[in-house]
Amino acid sequence: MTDVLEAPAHANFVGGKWHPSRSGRTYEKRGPWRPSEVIGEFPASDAADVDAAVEAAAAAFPAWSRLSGAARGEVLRRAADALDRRVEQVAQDMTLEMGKPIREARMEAARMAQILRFFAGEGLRDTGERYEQAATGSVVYTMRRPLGVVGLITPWNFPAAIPAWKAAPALVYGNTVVMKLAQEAPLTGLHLAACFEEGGVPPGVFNVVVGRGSAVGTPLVEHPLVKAISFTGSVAVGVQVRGEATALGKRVQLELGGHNPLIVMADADLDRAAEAAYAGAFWSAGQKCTATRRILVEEPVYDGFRSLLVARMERGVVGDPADPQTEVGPIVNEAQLEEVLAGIEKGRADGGTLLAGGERIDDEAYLLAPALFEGLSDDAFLSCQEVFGPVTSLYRFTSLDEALRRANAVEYGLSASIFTSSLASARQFAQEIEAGIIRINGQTAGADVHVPFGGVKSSGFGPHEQGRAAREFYTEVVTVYEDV
Ligand code: UN1
Repeated sequence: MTDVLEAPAHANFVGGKWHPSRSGRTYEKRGPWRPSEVIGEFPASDAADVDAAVEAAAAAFPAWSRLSGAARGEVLRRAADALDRRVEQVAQDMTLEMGKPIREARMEAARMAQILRFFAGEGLRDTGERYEQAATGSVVYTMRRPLGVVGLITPWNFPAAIPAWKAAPALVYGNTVVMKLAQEAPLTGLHLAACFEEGGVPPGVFNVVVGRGSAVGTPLVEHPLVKAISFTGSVAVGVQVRGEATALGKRVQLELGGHNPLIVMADADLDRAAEAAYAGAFWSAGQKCTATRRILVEEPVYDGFRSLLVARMERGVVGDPADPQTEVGPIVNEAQLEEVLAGIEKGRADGGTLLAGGERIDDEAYLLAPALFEGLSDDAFLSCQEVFGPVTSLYRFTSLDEALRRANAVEYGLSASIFTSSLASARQFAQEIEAGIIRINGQTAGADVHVPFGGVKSSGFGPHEQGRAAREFYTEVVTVYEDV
């Protein structure tokens, strides 16, 4: 593999061309490790850019949707080949722009091509079901058709994987796309656009617009030619997007926050559980909607588990995200850092004991020592509200029934884990935990490309993403009665 040591254009990709914003406005993007340095200037787009992108996508739809799924899949496969060539550059740009440690950024960058290849294969699958008409025995069949122009609103915390896992199914099922990239992480998504361009995507089929939520997201949601919106981000914004989109009769899919529990039973492998708690709570500095926010430990092993986790935190490597040894890097920006520090203050004010971390440890970088609380009540702020950073809390319990009841007592339901050697406990957990992604003896974060991903309760809305589930959102089923 040859590394492409070249940044993508700092521009919108609209109608097959790279454009500055129509207004000519830009913003300065800085990274969280050395925020005094400007990484680059990117378009500060607005409704005019959205209009141009949606019009390009609408014009490209008829020809793209008439191609075979196989032909569309070929474009994805060629884009995946292009991504393979620049995977290291994507990882480095991700680390630079949003601070994900390079070891994780490399894994995520590699996932993009994998996602595109999985969905390239989907282009060859069944497109409906065949029946007989009841009265005559003639054929009646269902057919999945694309929706038209879809609007994809992507977050900064998985700036490679999420744009890929929204765009790939949207495109292979025959839709055309306008994607909004997060202000905090434009580079990674622009690489994806560059790779689609290299892969030969026809002009207008895939468009990317960079800018603020209010300036780009709102006009995208409201545009009359946009048929569906897929959004990943916070509950507050997601609920607003759903309100606006559904009022306009659009299809909407939301992937929102989580408050994910990890339950450690007395019969668990405690070393593995402590490792999973560390990774789940602190990798990516806890900036995952699947991060472990609560760790519930069965009474007999509570003290032992706490010692193991505190020791693991002492050994943890926190620092420069560009160093391959680093496990925990900085928080994405100053506002998020302030929010996380405020959450930690609330934890203290609610009577929690900070067992480790919780303070800023670099004058310039937005770097926080991972924080572990205990002694918080179940209704304390940190026990129920999502704080998007490296903060987690320990709780004691005495029976699995109690742990499940308490684990379920939040508005969220994204991911959840149990560590146990009992099949009965694992089965009960899988039956009763209120979460969309359930893990037995594994950490709460992570997502395979070929299986559904999504939450229940306030964590999600609409069909799940990824795997074959993705076609439920990106296609509509029609029924054709065929008489000769
Ligand atoms: C993962 O855990 O690998 O924004 C994926 C998020 C989720 C994706 C998590 N939508 O954190």
